[in-house]
Amino acid sequence: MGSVLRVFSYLPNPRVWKSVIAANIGGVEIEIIGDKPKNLSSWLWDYNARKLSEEEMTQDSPHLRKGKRGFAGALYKTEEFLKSQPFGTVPAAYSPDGEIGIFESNSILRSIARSSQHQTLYGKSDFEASRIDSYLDANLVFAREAQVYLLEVENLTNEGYSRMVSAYEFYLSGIEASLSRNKFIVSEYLTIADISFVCDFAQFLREGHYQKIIKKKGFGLISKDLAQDFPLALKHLLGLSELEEFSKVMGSYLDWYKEK
Ligand SMILES: N[C@@H](CCC(=O)N[C@@H](CS)C(=O)NCC(=O)O)C(=O)O
Repeated sequence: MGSVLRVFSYLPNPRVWKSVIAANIGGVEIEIIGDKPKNLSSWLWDYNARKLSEEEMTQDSPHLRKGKRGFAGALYKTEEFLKSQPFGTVPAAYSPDGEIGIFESNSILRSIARSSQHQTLYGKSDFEASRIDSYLDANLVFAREAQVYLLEVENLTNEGYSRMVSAYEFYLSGIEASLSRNKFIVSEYLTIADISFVCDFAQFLREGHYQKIIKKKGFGLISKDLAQDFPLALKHLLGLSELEEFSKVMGSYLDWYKEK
């Protein structure tokens, strides 16, 4: 087993699953700390993250901050946390000695792959690693649009909806084209580009849970014709999610979609 990267987050979180799946495949040890999303407002966000007592959650707490993205109310983040995690987000990871903060789930994923002895998870050469990075960057652009779309679904606007449609078509058509050439996104073997795709795309499909709201706003599900439009991407998602390394982490997350 390699070194122990520590990750603090709300749980379950598909962004954390990326690293856990890679750690399982790559034989890297990873320590996950966290709680349900709604409980994270009563945690101290820190390298030594912990649940706070009622007495510690005061208005004059030096750690009190306002949530910036996805968390509406008060959060308790230490100065040290914000030094190592300048954007103040979770998942928040730390090098084994706690000295280096690593943020952005794709970068935490890269860190796991770099710590691993696995031959192909991060490609077979530096250039292939860079190609994997290219997919991870494209994936983050998609995932960021998806994050805004899902967080603001109750107040969906024409502009917000059409941004998500473009991001979906752009990203999925690139993935589809890649899968028409290789078995996996980058090559003939699984890399972290596949892991990142599965976790972020599975999360995007949660738009299906908001079908009624989306319809009420006068729109339709963006992924409605996924099977016809991007069959290889869908097959890749479902196929990988059934592999043990994925399914033991993702649990029943996609069951509702498969049962549709
Ligand atoms: N692109 C980032 C997204 C991380 C992110 O936006 N996290 C949000 C929760 S979904 C957060 O930690 N927000 C903290 C806050 O609201 O202050 C990743 O993949 O890690």
